Amino acid sequence: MNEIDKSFLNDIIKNPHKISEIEFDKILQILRTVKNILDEEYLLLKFKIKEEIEEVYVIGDIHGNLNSLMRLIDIINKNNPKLVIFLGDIVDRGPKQLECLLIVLILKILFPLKYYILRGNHETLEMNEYYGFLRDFNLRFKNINKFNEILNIYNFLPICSLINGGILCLHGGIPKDTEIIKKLQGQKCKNLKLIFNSVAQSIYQIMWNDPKTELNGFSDSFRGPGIFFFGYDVFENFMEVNDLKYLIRAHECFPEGFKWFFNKRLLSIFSSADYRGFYHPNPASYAIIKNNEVIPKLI
Ligand SMILES: [Mn+2]
Repeated sequence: MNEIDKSFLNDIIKNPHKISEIEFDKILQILRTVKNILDEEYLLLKFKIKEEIEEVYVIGDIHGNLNSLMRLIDIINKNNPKLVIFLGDIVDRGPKQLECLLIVLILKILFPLKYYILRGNHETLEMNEYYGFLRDFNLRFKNINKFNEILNIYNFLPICSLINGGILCLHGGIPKDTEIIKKLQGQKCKNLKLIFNSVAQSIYQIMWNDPKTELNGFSDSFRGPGIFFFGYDVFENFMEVNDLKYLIRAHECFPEGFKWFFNKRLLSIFSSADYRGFYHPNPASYAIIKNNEVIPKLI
């Protein structure tokens, strides 16, 4: 495949409404270029950033909210952090799902060492079937096989990211298996199938679990089988075993925009404003990592 035209990509970022007109061939070229980059990434991304100088921006669920995404990109362009990590759930529910997905993927192509995308529970066929992205996609492209190219991206996304050894970023929550970080360590995304049986349940829990105050241990979640709430005690244990200071996750929308749990060691962010509509407003939030501390922000 030919080298992708960067000026075309820059034009799309500046004019995301043009995505409604681009041909599938162009989309395919974007997807395959991203796939080549993801092939070399790790399921557990590890970064070292310089204290006091460099910042990481962590972005939560977008869910097709192009307005929120473009505002975040403005903030990122203005402040120029070293790294930007999306915690997944780019598609489903909102009005501009393909636009949001392609913009995030284009940023990955243009700045592959700055933008990273983790897998959320909506980066799956099952959720896209139920919550709208597959239907929207089929209405436009009229060929269900083309969706396999999207799934091919989901299946190669990293699962979690570790900053300076002490701040873990993921979509949902900690899994029951405290050894999962060690198991994912050094494993390339393209090799997930080789270790799949030993990590599948934990990866599922990382994408789906939720924290719950005043809970001990794990309890079954209303979200479905194999998904759990986790309490402070098991959270502390997971953090201690893995020598972690903070956990940043997304996956839940709060009216106040973000929420601290567990003595301010777990920050929950969500980056789609007014997610449940006009009558249940919420500001979009994101997190800044600087000096090995975590700072929540509203936009
Ligand atoms: Mn989610």
